[in-house]
Amino acid sequence: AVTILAAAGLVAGATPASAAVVSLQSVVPVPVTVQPATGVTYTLPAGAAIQTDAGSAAVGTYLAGILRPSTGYALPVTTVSGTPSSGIALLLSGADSSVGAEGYQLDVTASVLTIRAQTAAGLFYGVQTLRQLFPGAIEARTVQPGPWEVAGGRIVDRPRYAYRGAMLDVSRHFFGVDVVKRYIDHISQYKLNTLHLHLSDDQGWRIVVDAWPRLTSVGGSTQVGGGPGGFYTKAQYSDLVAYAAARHITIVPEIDMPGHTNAALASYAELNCDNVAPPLYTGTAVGFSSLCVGKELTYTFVQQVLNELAALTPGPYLHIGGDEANSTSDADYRTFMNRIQPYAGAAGKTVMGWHQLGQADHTPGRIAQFWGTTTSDPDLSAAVAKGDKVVMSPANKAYLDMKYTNETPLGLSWAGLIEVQTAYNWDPATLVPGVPASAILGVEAPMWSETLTQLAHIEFMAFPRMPAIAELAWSPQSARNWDTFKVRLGAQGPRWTTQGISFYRSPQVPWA
Ligand code: TNX
Repeated sequence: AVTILAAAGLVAGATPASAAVVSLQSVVPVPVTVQPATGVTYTLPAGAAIQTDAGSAAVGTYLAGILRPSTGYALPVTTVSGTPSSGIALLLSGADSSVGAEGYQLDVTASVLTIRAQTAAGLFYGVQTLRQLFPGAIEARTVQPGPWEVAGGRIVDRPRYAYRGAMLDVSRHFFGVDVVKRYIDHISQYKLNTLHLHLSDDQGWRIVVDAWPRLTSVGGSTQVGGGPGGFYTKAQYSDLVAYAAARHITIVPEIDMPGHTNAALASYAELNCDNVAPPLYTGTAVGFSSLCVGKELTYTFVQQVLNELAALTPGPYLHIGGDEANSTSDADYRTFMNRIQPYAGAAGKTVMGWHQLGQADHTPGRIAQFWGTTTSDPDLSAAVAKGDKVVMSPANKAYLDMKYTNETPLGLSWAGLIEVQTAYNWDPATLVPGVPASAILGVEAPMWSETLTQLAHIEFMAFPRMPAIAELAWSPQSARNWDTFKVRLGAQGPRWTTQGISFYRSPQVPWA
């Protein structure tokens, strides 16, 4: 009984330090291989340095930024010399070759913590793993007592998929730069590498386009429910792109076309077939708007918008939407998409779109994002037959805006209720039998914002499902298991609390 109470920290004089050493087996997403070294523990000394080589200083500075506030240690970022024998080392040499472009090798001995990788991205993901191996108090932003112990052993890890994404709808409700940065921090903790921003919809246009200023001055002036809306200046947007890049996250900007365009049509009468601007829209219906496919000005508009967006986008993809074009005929949809897709290519970018884009011609490298709820879909099959790659975002599994249960105060339920186990228990490679595993580039968890108006709402819907989807995207299917996942997930709870995240305490999870 004493042991149990001690483990719960309830016995005076118990040694919480040893009880608090986090097992190497508790990481989310679960790593490819974990070899604990029984009886070995590393304790971070107050005088430790973070030793880096030529390409790893930025990751070292990032790690110092996480560890300094809670430890109170100076943790200088230094240049490594020789083989490090103490402190923390981040090295772009000597990693097991199996780690590939984004993997890492983490070694914990009694004297030194070493992360090795072939790229800075790999080191960054190793740092996210290391972060979870420290006691949860490491996440505090004020000095905590320690000691800062890490269990000994080796982890060798690499991602399953190259595309590991989250999406945020900043159109239905607008979220400012600070909220988006915090979401970037959240998703980077779970090794996601892509943030798709849904920048335009019927209710709002959220990115400045110099050639069409009314898109934001008019089209950005409201949101669902009639609030003031908002938009990003180009400088703000570039700041977001840089913040994401520093966390090895690529931003994929989306301009949704030809439907979901009421904000643009309301901003410029001449974009409408009848030259009459509709009113701004603050409801939540879909499928009622369309760009005017028969007008030349439409193509001037789209080309200028995509050119300006491409110039702001270091990443490879421009997402052109293409979903729910219910007010565009099938023939017009194909005409429109076949004409505008090459604009992305001409601007040096690859087309990404919702899977309805399978109706239009293939373009080199094109990605179809599957958001259906069925296990066969003609547009998705067409996309795959034409050579598209696929990102899986099945709405009944991966949508973070669906309610967890009927009692969830936020969110929608059109695709079903999504408890954590439902979000976790599917395999991207086999969900849609007609799509070969080789076509699947990755997984993305979209968050639509019809009902979400503030950061706390985003966090409540993302936690704990975003880490569940992240494990699908990162970990090998053979290593995934709900019964062990729910325990690892439950152990994350106190970290989220320390980070100020109020998450959904799913009854399916044994929260620590
Ligand atoms: C469907 S998913 C939409 C969005 C909505 C979402 C709400 C998709 C490509 N289109 O317009 O916001 O459902 O869950």
